[in-house]
Parts: sequence; C-alpha cells; structure tokens
Amino acid sequence: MVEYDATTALVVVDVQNDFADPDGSLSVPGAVDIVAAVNQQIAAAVAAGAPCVYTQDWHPPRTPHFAKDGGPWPVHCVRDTWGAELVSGLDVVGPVVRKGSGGEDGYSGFTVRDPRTGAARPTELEEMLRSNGVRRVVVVGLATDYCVKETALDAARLGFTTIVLRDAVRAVNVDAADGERAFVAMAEAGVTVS
Ligand code: VGL
Ligand code: ZN
Repeated sequence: MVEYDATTALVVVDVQNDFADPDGSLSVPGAVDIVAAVNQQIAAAVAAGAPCVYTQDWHPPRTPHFAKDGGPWPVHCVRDTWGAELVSGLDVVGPVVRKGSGGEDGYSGFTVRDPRTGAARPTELEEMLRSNGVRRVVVVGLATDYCVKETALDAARLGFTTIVLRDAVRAVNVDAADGERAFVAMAEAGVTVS
C-alpha cells in the first residue's frame, strides 16, 4: 500500500467510458476490474490530505489521432460524448485536466504533442501540482502502454518521485507484451512500478 501525504498527488489517468466500459470504442481488456482499486487509492489519498487529479482524453470529432483521419486509433473520447465521460462508478474528488482538445496527440497528462509537427506543449497539470507543493506522484488508470506510461515518464522527467500501481492500471496491448514492455520502460526511467 502506498503511503499518501499532502506532498503526494494521485493522478487518475483517463478512466473514461471508451476505455473502461466493455461497450467503449477502445475498450481496454480488464479495465472494469481496476475501478474498485482506483477508488481505494482515491479514498486513501483523500484520507491523507493528498490531492487527486484526473485526466480526460478529450478529442475533437476529427483529429489525425483517429484512423479515419490518418492516425492509429478508432474514434474515441470525442468531447461531450458518452465515451469521453469519466466512468460513473469513479469517485471524482478533484480537478480534471483535459488533453487533446486542440487535435493534439494527448498521451501524457503533462504535455500534448501536435501530431503533424511533433511540437510539445505543457498542459496545466505540472503547475497544478507544483502550486500545491506536490513532489511525489502516484499514477493509476488507463492505459498502461499509452497514457499511463507517458504520464509517468513525464512526471519522472519533471523531477517528481513517481510510482505506478500495477493493480490499478491496464494495457491496450495492441501487441500482447506492450503492457509489460511499458512497465520495463517506466522502471528504466526511474519510475517505481509496485
Ligand atoms: C489512450 C490511445 C489513444 C490512453 C488515449 O488513454 O492510453 N490510448 N488515446
Ligand atoms: Zn486518445
């Protein structure tokens, strides 16, 4: 069990219908099973006075992120649709950072990337954490091999002590080993995978 305190933030990544619901358009295998584990972490964080922040993939109807517009993914998490909503069973007790709303590839909660030029731009997440005195970040949610990985790598790069909880994340696994590879990549970058 992770110890939370006021300098630790829980970052809940993309626990949205399109990823977490079996009827979602980019349904992540086993994702429904993590909601209870994520809520447990939220309760522990709240009890210790640790801030909880949520990210939300928030795409326009057309973006080079989607296969129909030249990208890799089925249409998912289109802004203001059911698929983009955080799952109804998730305890939402803090601010939500939306990413990808300008058509960017929004994998990390900390930075979004223009899919054509590759140019990166920060979201409000880092400033939100720093202004609250956060030095340590616990990352949970979806998906291990994309947004969880990129968010954790960015957190470590930005100097936060970073922890990812295996029991509270799940992978898309386009290739069956992608989730495990993501854990290795995160660990190599100094993230504690526990
Ligand atoms: C994600 C693929 C495309 C994620 C977002 O939240 O991990 N994956 N967009
Ligand atoms: Zn997306």
